[in-house]
Amino acid sequence: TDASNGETRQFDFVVVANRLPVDRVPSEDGEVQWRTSPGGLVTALDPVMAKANGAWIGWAGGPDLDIEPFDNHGTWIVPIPLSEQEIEEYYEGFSNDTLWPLYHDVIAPPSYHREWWEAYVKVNQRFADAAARLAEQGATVWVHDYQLQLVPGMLREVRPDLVIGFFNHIPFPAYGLFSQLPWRTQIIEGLLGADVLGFQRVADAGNFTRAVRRLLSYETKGSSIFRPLDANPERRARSNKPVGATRQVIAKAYPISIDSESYEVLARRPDVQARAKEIREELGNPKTILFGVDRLDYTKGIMHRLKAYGELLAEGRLNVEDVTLVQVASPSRERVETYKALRDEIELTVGRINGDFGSIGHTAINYLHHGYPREEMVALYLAADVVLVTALRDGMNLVAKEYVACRFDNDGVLVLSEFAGASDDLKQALLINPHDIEGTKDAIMRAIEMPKSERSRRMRSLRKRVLENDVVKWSETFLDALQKGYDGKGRQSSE
Ligand code: GDG
Repeated sequence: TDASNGETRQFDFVVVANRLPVDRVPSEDGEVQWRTSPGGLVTALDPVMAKANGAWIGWAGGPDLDIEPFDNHGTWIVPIPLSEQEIEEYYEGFSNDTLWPLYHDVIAPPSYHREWWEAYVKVNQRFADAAARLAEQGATVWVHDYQLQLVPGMLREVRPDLVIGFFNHIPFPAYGLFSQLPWRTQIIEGLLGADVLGFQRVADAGNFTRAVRRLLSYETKGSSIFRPLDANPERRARSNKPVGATRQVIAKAYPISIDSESYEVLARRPDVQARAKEIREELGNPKTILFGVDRLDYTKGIMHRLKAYGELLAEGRLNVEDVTLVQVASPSRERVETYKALRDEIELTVGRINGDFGSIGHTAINYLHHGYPREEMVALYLAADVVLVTALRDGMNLVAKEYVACRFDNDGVLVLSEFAGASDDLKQALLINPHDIEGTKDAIMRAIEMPKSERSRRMRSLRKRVLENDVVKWSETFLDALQKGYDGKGRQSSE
């Protein structure tokens, strides 16, 4: 066997995600280095990967990259190539311009194109083939997110021996919206290839289960779905499986979290605290710093936030002498038309608010369209008196949890949209409906004026939630559920 080129290597734990856990950094001399990506998923799976004989299948992030698998600190990295056209149709198209808006309550109109769907099927098959090749007998495969919803079904088809988990990082929409999708049945069938389907919220799991009942009439009970062992009626007739035999699929909420401790550790570092002070000074030591940080995405409700803030300034309830808003909008999906339009709209609005209400030395909004290192983000969290999370729809929203994890001083106020999954757990935040501009304005004022004792009481309680339920616990809980009730041939079947 030749292990060096990876042809024959097999693994007992395989992660399948759109992106790899490492980023490609080409240096000047043409050498390519790989750097661990800072994302939450990587941290979450780090302990699992360290213990397991694990592989990670994903895209390296550029067009036509044909890269041999390689070892990265004990994880076998398997890059999946995508052509320029596949990036356009599978990734920017079907994933980010069909599924993303549809799954976020059609805040932006989803586009339905048959070529995009075909590319989605083809690329999902490529990921599934790689997983089928890499997984050893009885291995556990964990598939992630909306870009790869067909992989569980494709994998189950050729490898019924595998334990297959799927986690959806974004919401799962109500049936009234989901039913728009021309390929709704294929998506549901694809997902049902898994043994356990994880969602962010109880409501998401419920929406999925209802879609199964409506589209396929499979029996469901609580979080269990009973899928016929062979859903293909012709093949079922030919097989020797008992009539009516089913495989049990669990669809349940497993709310994701962050590596809470690592945020607190950063926040306690003297250089990060010094930087937080410096940020406040550079902003002119205002009484109140409001802070928002999001990928520049229409789901995050940045326009609603700006509207509320702008009105507070216009009405004189806030004054630029006392308050400033720092808004980091990190660049995202910049080739998708809706994102370009949103950026223009946001930047026009920021310009207007600054022009109308700013004065020399006092800027209403410090708008930053860049990504920042983690240390700088934590310093900003420490400098912020109020963090504004105004998402119109968000699977979880990790920013809310990161802010709380950083505030070991038990200070600061979180204003949190009830449309973010995080609001299920973070009840001591000031919960808002971001569509209700007056309500949002009142919540911002209440946050700014909140007495220290109340701030501290709320933050303590929030911190307890975030520190107890961290991302390692999340992955352990999901993987435990995946192993439980598994009899080696599949989940317990019923008659
Ligand atoms: C999806 C779901 C779900 C942002 N700008 C910078 C930066 N960030 C970091 C934040 C946070 C992450 O990016 C964003 O996570 P969110 O959860 O807020 O949102 P999505 O990117 O939409 O994530 C979401 C998540 O998946 C996990 O399941 O919670 O609902 O939509 O960690 O801090 N980080 C740095 N510089 C930046 O400029 N370093």
